Amino acid sequence: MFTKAIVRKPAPTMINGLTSANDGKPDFDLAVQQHEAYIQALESCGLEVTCLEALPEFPDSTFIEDVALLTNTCAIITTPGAPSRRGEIQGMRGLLEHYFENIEAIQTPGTLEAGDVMMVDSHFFIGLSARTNLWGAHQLLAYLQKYGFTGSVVDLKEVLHLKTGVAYLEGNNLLACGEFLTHPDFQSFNILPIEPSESYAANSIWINDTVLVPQGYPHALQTISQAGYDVLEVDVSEFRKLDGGLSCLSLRF
Ligand code: CIR
Repeated sequence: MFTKAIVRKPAPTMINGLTSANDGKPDFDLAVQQHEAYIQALESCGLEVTCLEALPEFPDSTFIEDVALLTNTCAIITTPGAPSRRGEIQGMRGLLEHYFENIEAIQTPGTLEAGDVMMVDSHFFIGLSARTNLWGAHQLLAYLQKYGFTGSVVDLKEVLHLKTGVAYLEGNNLLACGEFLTHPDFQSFNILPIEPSESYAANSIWINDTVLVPQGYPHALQTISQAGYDVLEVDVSEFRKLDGGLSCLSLRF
């Protein structure tokens, strides 16, 4: 169960955020509306949402998932791998001290973005990506061990972040597409496949038995719904233009 979430408002500078999608620049006003609807969706799942002010000097700072990993016993502040995102961690320690007694941090040369970390009960899968390096992953593994968790490292080939292509929906159900459909590390899960044309919907999020699914992916919606979940569609088209999905927009704990 999650009870809280932290989000950060998008800044007008988001139109200059990092992207590999060839989808044009986001419409900032529409992004603001979508962000507000996203917050309402989190609240409708029972979460108390803290909304941080925008950080205009960091165009990608609305993708707050990447700057911290939150567990039930500790918080780990990351060092984002993208140099333009390093400063997004400002203020996080002070904020997280309200909620966590134990706060750790990934130190350079280690880099890690928490979009590369997927929690499955007390085990954490850590994707090695262009943003998360082996030093960062090993530091995280040590912190996880310190707090009684386990972890393992997953090599990524095609995706930006691990959770771009895979999402744990509890109950041993794993939403997966592309390279993860046959990945040996995930074969013990009940895989709910997402077809290539709907790969963006592999970044859906489980919140207290409701699954938030990006709007516009009917097959994914049907697959998740048929697996027995309540589903809630949320339109995040403007964040998609920056390679950001539903999970990237919040820290849930
Ligand atoms: C970036 O490239 O860093 C942002 N434009 C998107 C970050 C998405 N975050 C995530 O998948 N956890």
